[in-house]
Amino acid sequence: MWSGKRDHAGFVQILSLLLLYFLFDCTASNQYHWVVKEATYTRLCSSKKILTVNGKFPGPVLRAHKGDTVYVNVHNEGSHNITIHWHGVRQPRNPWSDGPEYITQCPIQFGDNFTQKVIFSDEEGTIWWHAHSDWSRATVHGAIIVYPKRGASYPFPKPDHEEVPIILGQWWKSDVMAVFEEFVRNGGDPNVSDAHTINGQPGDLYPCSSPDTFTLVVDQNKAYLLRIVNAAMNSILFFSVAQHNLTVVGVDGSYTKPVARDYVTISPGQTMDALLLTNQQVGQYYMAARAYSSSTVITFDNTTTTAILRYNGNSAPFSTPVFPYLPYYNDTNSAFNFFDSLRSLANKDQPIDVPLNITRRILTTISVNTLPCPNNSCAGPNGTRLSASMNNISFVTPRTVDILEAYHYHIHGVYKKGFPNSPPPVFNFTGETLPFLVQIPNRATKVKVIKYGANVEIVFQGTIVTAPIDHPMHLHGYSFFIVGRGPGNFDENEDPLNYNLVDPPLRNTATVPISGWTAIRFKADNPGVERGRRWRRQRWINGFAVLFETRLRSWLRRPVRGGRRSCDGFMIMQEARLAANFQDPEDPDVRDPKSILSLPHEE
Ligand SMILES: *[C@@H]1O[C@H](CO)[C@@H](O)[C@H](O)[C@H]1NC(C)=O
Ligand SMILES: *[C@@H]1O[C@H](CO)[C@@H](O)[C@H](O)[C@H]1NC(C)=O
Ligand SMILES: *[C@@H]1O[C@H](CO)[C@@H](O)[C@H](O)[C@H]1NC(C)=O
Ligand SMILES: *[C@@H]1O[C@H](CO)[C@@H](O)[C@H](O)[C@H]1NC(C)=O
Ligand SMILES: *[C@@H]1O[C@H](CO)[C@@H](O)[C@H](O)[C@H]1NC(C)=O
Ligand SMILES: *[C@@H]1O[C@H](CO)[C@@H](O)[C@H](O)[C@H]1NC(C)=O
Ligand SMILES: *[C@@H]1O[C@H](CO)[C@@H](O)[C@H](O)[C@H]1NC(C)=O
Ligand SMILES: *[C@@H]1O[C@H](CO)[C@@H](O)[C@H](O)[C@H]1NC(C)=O
Ligand SMILES: *[C@@H]1O[C@H](CO)[C@@H](O)[C@H](O)[C@H]1NC(C)=O
Ligand SMILES: *[C@@H]1O[C@H](CO)[C@@H](O)[C@H](O)[C@H]1NC(C)=O
Ligand SMILES: *[C@@H]1O[C@H](CO)[C@@H](O)[C@H](O)[C@H]1NC(C)=O
Ligand SMILES: [Cu+2]
Repeated sequence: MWSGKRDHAGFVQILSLLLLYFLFDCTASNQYHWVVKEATYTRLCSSKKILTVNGKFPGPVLRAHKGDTVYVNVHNEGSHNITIHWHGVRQPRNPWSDGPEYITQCPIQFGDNFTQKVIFSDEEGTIWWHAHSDWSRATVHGAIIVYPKRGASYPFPKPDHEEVPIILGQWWKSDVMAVFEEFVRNGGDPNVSDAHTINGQPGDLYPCSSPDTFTLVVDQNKAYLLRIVNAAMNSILFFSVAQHNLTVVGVDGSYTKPVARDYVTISPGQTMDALLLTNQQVGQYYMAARAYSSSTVITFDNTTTTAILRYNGNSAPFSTPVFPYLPYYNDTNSAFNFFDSLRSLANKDQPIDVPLNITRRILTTISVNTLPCPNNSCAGPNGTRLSASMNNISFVTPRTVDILEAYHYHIHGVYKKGFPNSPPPVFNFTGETLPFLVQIPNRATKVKVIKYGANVEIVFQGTIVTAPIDHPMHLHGYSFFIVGRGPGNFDENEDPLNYNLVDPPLRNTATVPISGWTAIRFKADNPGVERGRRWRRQRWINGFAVLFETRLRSWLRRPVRGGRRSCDGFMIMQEARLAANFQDPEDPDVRDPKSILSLPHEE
């Protein structure tokens, strides 16, 4: 039975992929060879085998300059079929290398390898990469550092040390795949993790962890650029450094106006560039992170991970480090006060272009619903199975062909169009009582097609269905402006009046407040492109996550690995026929079916 506990913070994710036509293709290239394999790690007094890249946890840092193209050959010698995803990399016209399994590619099987071409276009700063199959990303992840374009500089004084990854993670003593499989099987929430980690280490406050606590040794009066990644599976985290401010200068691979804070909030999937000035007395200071969790019914990992900031030149014996301020677990005001303090740089050198003339509006609920189970045998409420939904649709992942393949080669029957622009029944989303009918969602592989060039606004509306909670939402391969957020139900007349259309932050992951809403805008600013479309779909992963993808099909680059393949290796016989069939009456946005016949391939 579901006991109203456990952790599904952070699990409704929205993934969207918008491919922009890009006029130049940088010739700079870099080759990486990654071997996915098992390695034994000991944490919290016990050992286990985890999946890694090159035996490392966290995995290797990928470095590039803005505009570079990098090739990563991923060789799978591990025990799971996996894919690798470049989180926050827009990958213009190149979804073939983006990574989400069954969405843009089939999993890489044992013994097989796949060369991914990673094209760095607009993003600059810290982002990250991770496995994108089941829960493999819990240990298969690492930072991506995108330096300014060769010859260009940071929009702030060059730090003395530019490269200090701070990877926040979560550790389970059990095999994470077993935790995942158990949660899929029983339909409830996954077991709560046993620790949070900083650079793979839980830190002083956990058993058997003290000697290995991550320690950053610094010189006094220098500037260190922290490259913070929240790689946790489901914890929104507060992070701070005792007696030091963090000056945030970028989030999600996009610069911000510098903002000095004594703590930051970071959702799973989010990244941050923060300057740390070592302007305090020589000594030792803790860095610490712990969860923000707003729900009163869902249990979460309430442990605190620490690392140590140690100044060089400390002559006295090391005393206990000073502990930092961290907001309390349920401090929603502090969590969102930080998010609200972020502003795009929006100056002459880093201009922004917030869409003002919105041509496609979408209001979508994001809910955690329940599906009935035979004999009420599942672990969700009243024996049901938890299942996330958007506008009452729980996305079903196809298992035979990935969606990109189906899209590119016009294979019918893999997905359907017609994802609704607004919730099917409007109800008091954040009220106290629910009409009974909202509990069970519709299960489908539905895609929303949007005319290329549209200015899109999406309002994510949290609901009280099953249990209200904060939801981080992520768009794939594209960043969006977070123009507004608020409590309760979105009011389409009043709330837009308070939008920030001047310098809203540009992010790839937004956090929708508990029982509230968040509005984002993005634009297909693709000069010279007349035909094309963007499409979007929604995805349900194992009763838990919703992915929502946007993609522009025209001007795709050539697939990395040619040929039409199904995910179990058989060639797909069904060829593209389309044309007439492709015009979808449900989707008035699609006006030019011929455009998809003429995909200009390059290379
Ligand atoms: C990668 O796989 C291809 C065929 O799938 C094979 O020809 C090639 O040798 C493999 N490369 C490596 C480095 O294993
Ligand atoms: C999850 O937690 C339950 C209760 O503590 C435990 O019985 C079960 O073995 C755990 N599952 C895994 C995979 O660790
Ligand atoms: C941190 O920033 C705040 C606000 O800008 C400032 O008042 C405070 O003095 C700073 N603290 C340190 C240690 O720099
Ligand atoms: C953390 O959670 C555990 C288990 O639910 C609980 O016993 C403990 O009191 C909590 N600790 C804090 C500091 O809230
Ligand atoms: C946060 O939790 C504390 C302790 O359980 C409680 O007293 C307080 O009312 C809660 N605050 C909010 C905003 O829920
Ligand atoms: C807004 O976009 C629509 C559709 O593209 C266009 O017809 C209209 O002229 C635009 N309005 C402004 C003020 O740009
Ligand atoms: C449900 O319970 C009934 C009666 O106990 C049993 O006969 C039936 O096999 C169960 N069905 C499933 C799917 O477990
Ligand atoms: C569980 O069942 C009880 C009794 O039928 C009902 O009151 C409650 O709303 C149900 N809870 C959920 C989450 O469906
Ligand atoms: C929705 O429910 C909330 C909380 O019960 C209430 O304050 C609000 O007035 C309701 N809104 C509408 C439109 O009924
Ligand atoms: C959601 O879809 C299910 C299945 O089609 C339907 O039974 C239910 O009434 C729908 N709920 C809402 C709120 O539209
Ligand atoms: C990997 O994929 C192959 C082909 O679909 C399948 O036969 C195999 O069972 C998968 N391995 C694992 C560990 O899931
Ligand atoms: Cu991503």
